[in-house]
Amino acid sequence: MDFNYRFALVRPIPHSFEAALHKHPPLNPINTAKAMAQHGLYTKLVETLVPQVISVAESEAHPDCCFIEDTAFVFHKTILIARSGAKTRQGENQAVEQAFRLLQVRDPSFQIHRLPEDAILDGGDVLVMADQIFVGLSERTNRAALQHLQKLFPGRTHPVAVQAGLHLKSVLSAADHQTLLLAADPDSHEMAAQIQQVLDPLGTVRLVSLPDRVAANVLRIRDTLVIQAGFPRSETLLRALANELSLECHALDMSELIKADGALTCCSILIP
Ligand code: CIR
Repeated sequence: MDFNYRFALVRPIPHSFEAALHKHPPLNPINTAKAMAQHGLYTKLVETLVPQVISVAESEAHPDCCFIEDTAFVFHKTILIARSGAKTRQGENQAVEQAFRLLQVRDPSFQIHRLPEDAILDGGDVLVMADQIFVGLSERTNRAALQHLQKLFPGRTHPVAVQAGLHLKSVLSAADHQTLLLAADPDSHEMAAQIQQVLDPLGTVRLVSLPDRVAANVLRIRDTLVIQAGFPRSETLLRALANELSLECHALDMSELIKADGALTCCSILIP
């Protein structure tokens, strides 16, 4: 994959966002109006990078619905509709599947799959790097989901034990096919090592470790690297990396989404 996408799905923040799930209660409560404004700027930026951005209507019954990445995994022409490991998030995938069905009418080469009944999967647990698929085994993603992905994508699907963060991509993301960003703690390093072990025979993977855990999740679209604003030490490192890789760098303030364990990749589904 070359980071060029034809479509993106996004989902606005519902008024119920204050009730979104979080691993640890935030120090200050979520400001939903501010979250909506931050998400609006995120969407505007994605619209400058992806020709067709489709907005799936928000669902007040699902406070976490803006974290649309978790509802599906897309690899080339294959779309796998996910089933969240969080009970309150199950059902978010229905409107997303509908959006994919409409997309399939426009481009019949898309194939849509569903998971077996015993599988749970959050899209935030799936990282693609160098055309290999890494599946985080976490509270939200189980072995049945991994096995299904291994059947759909044989020979390129690998498990990673999630030891830190909510999802695999909460602490790791790919700036390009050789550069893996990760949080600078031993658990994240252990997770990155599992990825490196798979990819190393294909070329040397560079690990870039960042002092702020949340900054390790970046969004790469075309020649742009979208990073978290508000983490100056990580931002300096990421801007230097972007410069070295000849990428444009945009920093977005997502403070209110971070309070609900949201990151940058989780607010869109990118579709080649
Ligand atoms: C949750 O706990 O499911 C949401 N509050 C956060 C989901 C973030 N998703 C992601 O990073 N892929």
